Amino acid sequence: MELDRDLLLGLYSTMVKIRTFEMEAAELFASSLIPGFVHLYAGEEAIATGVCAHLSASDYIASTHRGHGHLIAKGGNLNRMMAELFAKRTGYCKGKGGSMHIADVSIGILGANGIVGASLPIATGAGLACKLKGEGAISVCFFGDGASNRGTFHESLNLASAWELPVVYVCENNYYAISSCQRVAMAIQDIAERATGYGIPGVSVDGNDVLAVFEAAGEAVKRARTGNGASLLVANTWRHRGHFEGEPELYRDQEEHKLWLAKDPIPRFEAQLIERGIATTEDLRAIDRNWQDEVRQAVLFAEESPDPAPDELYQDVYAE
Ligand SMILES: Cc1ncc(C[n+]2csc(CCOP(=O)(O)OP(=O)(O)O)c2C)c(N)n1
Ligand SMILES: [Mg+2]
Repeated sequence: MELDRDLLLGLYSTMVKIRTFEMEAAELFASSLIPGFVHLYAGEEAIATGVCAHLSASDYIASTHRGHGHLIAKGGNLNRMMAELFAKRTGYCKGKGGSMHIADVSIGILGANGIVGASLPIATGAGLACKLKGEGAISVCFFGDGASNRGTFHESLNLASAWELPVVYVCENNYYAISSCQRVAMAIQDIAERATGYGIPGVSVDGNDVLAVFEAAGEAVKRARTGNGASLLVANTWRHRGHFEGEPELYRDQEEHKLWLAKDPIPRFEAQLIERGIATTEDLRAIDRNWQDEVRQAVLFAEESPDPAPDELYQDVYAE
């Protein structure tokens, strides 16, 4: 894919769209306007953005508990997402799922997921379906460093390599699984080394550099689409917020936190766009304002939407 102006501005725009949604969600949660748990993706936007830029609606993604960014980058509707956070009837799950269960199968979003490591077998199964159908679609699996220690990671990579499935495994290594630091949870430093055990390519990239993610994801997606099987892409990053909103977050080193905040993927890419003459500051502020308006609209839509009716309590909850 050519790195033309539209594509570059599209990458910037998607990252800002995610950040704007997330910071609004943070405020809404702090004001007790949205119930339930929210795990925000702020700081990790370059990953979903750089990967999903290679996908179309017929490709699949399986997401995590920190899923808003994946859903937005894959084309999820902001109004329906926000309404779901507000537990409203117009939300993606009619208000019964909340942040961690948003799905839109019509555009290949197989769902956020509250079970750590569950995206791995789901995306692997979707990859098998893609291979059997033979229509050129692929499956992308997002998961965290913590999830890479679960059995589902190892079982999935093994099957995907044995069956040469068109799956791209994207590990978002933010160095923490709640309060457990990667340094104490595994003996290796580079999670991409795990690919060697399954005979598939594994690469690590700077997950706060959207172009680095875009390029590495492009290779992995091409490999999957051309029938050459699965690969592991590890994107090293940092979450700007606590594990979930409202968490006291006493376990991360404040100096390290500050160093990572200085590597924020959005201002970094903004500086590159301006330096290369791709966009002016005004162009970028216009994009920012657009998403502020859209997210505000989504909040209004959610606020004005009805609650689910009490007699609908058990509808759509169990398969019938
Ligand atoms: C099977 C399972 N075990 C434990 C939990 C509790 N839990 C929720 S998030 C999380 C940490 C996940 O860490 P990671 O995979 O690195 O993702 P991150 O939160 O850093 O994005 C844990 C242990 C869970 N939801 N599911
Ligand atoms: Mg993590």
